[in-house]
Amino acid sequence: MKPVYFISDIHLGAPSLHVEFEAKRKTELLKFFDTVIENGSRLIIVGDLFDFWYEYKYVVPKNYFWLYAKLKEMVDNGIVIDYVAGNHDFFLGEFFSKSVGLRVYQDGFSEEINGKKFLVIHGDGLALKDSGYRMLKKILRKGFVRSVIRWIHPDVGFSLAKAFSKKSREYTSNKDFGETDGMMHLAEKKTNEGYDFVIMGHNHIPKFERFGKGIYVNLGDWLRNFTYGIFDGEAMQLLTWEFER
Ligand SMILES: [Mn+2]
Repeated sequence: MKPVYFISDIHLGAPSLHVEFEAKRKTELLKFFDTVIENGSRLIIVGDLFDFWYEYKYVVPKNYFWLYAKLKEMVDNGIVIDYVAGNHDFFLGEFFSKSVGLRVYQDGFSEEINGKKFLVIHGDGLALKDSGYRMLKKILRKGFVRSVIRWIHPDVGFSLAKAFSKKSREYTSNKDFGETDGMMHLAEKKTNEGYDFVIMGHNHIPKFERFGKGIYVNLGDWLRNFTYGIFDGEAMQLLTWEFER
């Protein structure tokens, strides 16, 4: 079979990034997508593709036109694209599934690929003693919150989101309140239950860990590590995308 590619935590539009770096990331991401078209059969995006995503009934952000076009090109070339929502881009509506042709999952998925059992989740909300976040997640994902936000004009809404994001986020720090441990914990549990591969993102720390017969892969990110996963039908590999930095 042709390889399946995995990528996560690209955080497009993160306001703390320099314009040049963002342009470079875009160029490299497009090259990566071309590689998938050339060599692969499937791309699995494991959350936080965008630093912030919100879509209205008739409106999507125009900054990412290049990305929509590229994803559509991939789909038209026969690439199956799965998109698992992360904690930054959980407001996914119908745009990617209906207009671009992606398979969108709000909470990840499990699937057998070429006889191997995969569990693919973003990995947020797995802190060992953090029920507050889980509660917040439940509330934010409720329909009424979405419909309230819909009444904010897009120009205002996106400016607010940017300002908020700039204040509250620090990508380089690993303040995770035991979340990384929680992720490892779950990965170990799931491999014990018989999963061959447990794939996550979220904490931006690339990891390739064997638990018994199973393997936990954390895909890292495309902010500092530029890592991605590849499944050739038998084995998983965690690789670094090479380019001049
Ligand atoms: Mn995340």
